[in-house]
Amino acid sequence: MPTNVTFEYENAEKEYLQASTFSEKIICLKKMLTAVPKHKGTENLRNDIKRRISKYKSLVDREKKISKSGGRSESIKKEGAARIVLIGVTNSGKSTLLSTITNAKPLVADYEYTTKKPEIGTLDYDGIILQVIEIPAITKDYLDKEKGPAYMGIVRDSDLIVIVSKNKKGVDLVKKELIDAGIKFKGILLDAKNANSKEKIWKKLGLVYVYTKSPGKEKEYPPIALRKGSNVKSLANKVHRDFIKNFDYARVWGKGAKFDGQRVGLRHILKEKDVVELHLK
Ligand SMILES: Nc1nc2c(ncn2[C@@H]2O[C@H](COP(=O)(O)OP(=O)(O)OP(=O)(O)O)[C@@H](O)[C@H]2O)c(=O)[nH]1
Ligand SMILES: [Mg+2]
Repeated sequence: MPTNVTFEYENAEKEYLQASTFSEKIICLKKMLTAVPKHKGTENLRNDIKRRISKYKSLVDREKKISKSGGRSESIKKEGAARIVLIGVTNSGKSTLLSTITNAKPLVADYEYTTKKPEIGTLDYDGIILQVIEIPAITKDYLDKEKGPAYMGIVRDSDLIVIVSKNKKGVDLVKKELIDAGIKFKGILLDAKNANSKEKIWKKLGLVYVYTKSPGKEKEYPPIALRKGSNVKSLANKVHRDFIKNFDYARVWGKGAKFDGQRVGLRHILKEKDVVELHLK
């Protein structure tokens, strides 16, 4: 890219990188194209943008065809508190990791492209259920492959992207393919032999879990997952719609309490592993 691109171009490119649909990408690319002055020195850049526009146009056409033919065959129902997707180049250890952190038993083999369709597993994190999906290996120009757009759709719909890799080369290839698909990578890198994979995933999800209890009873299983920074109100909402209406006060034990059994209101912020007793009027 030329170093003297305009502010207008930079903005359009920023939008392009963040655009989440192919149609939005086309609009941004067209803006980028108009922002590039026409002369010999920008010819390569302009051609590259044009190439990308026609690529996204064919992807839009394909999406239309898929939706006409009865919707996405690859769509997978979301389960649990979050969806994590494992991606990487072939033989990077995705299936190995999937089988160590979930109940799934995908085929693990030392030949390339062992995994031919999405493999789905359930990760139990202290009682919180998370959905983990391995998609078939990322290759160069993934979106041009028959199932590429559908698999990238699964990635886009996930709450966390984990790039599984043995080396930097694999990571770079995957990151480039994500950019092409308009997906911002804010996930984590793991290798299959990582001992603390579950913890790393949980930490990055930005969730906490808390226990509820009834007065005079033990805390209840399973715990409930909440976004980090959630208050008693979000918890009450998750437990039962009517709880807010009839809420009187809560008692909290754990890191989010100044002392055991602290009496708090709806706006009190909860911390990981807090035990919360909801009192109704
Ligand atoms: N040295 C080493 N080998 C690994 C590691 N993880 C997996 N392997 C081996 O690499 C091979 C491929 O592992 P898989 O888990 O099937 O890899 P994958 O990413 O699912 O590969 P595909 O589904 O074929 O794209 C197997 O022979 C594994 O035993 C690792 O961290 N280090
Ligand atoms: Mg595999």
